[in-house]
Amino acid sequence: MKLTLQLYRNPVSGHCHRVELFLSLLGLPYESIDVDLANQQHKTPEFLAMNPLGQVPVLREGDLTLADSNAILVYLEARHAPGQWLPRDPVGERATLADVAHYAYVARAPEGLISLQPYPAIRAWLARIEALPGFVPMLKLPIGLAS
Ligand SMILES: N[C@@H](CCC(=O)N[C@@H](CS)C(=O)NCC(=O)O)C(=O)O
Repeated sequence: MKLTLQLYRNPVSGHCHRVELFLSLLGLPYESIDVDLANQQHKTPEFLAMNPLGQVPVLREGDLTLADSNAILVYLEARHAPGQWLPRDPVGERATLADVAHYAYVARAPEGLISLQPYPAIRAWLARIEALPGFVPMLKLPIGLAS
């Protein structure tokens, strides 16, 4: 079965993970297409036709081709879960797109040699995201503080 949503991604990209996380939180089935960044697949004419900046992620749905992870999050919210993840009131109890957008790079700070040990509130926030139904982790690399 050909899935309507297609995500061009790379497994070590936090920008891609934020889209994968949101798709999973929304329970939307999608086809995941790995883009080989090491071999410059993102600079081929075929890929540049989808995103002239030559970057992942790129989402396709029907006739729509959309680049930029945050633009994709906003599109998915408007199209598939309108009003649920972009509250007017900034003091809500439930997770928002801001949480989804920030998760990957905050969670991976130790890969950039930034320890989260001195920040219990940030670790508690990460744990709350990880407890959301549909949460999917990002690939962990044995680099930085984890090496
Ligand atoms: N503003 C873009 C940034 C995307 C981005 O920087 N993607 C990286 C991977 S994390 C990439 O494709 N880099 C390859 C390149 O720029 O040549 C977004 O939010 O999607």
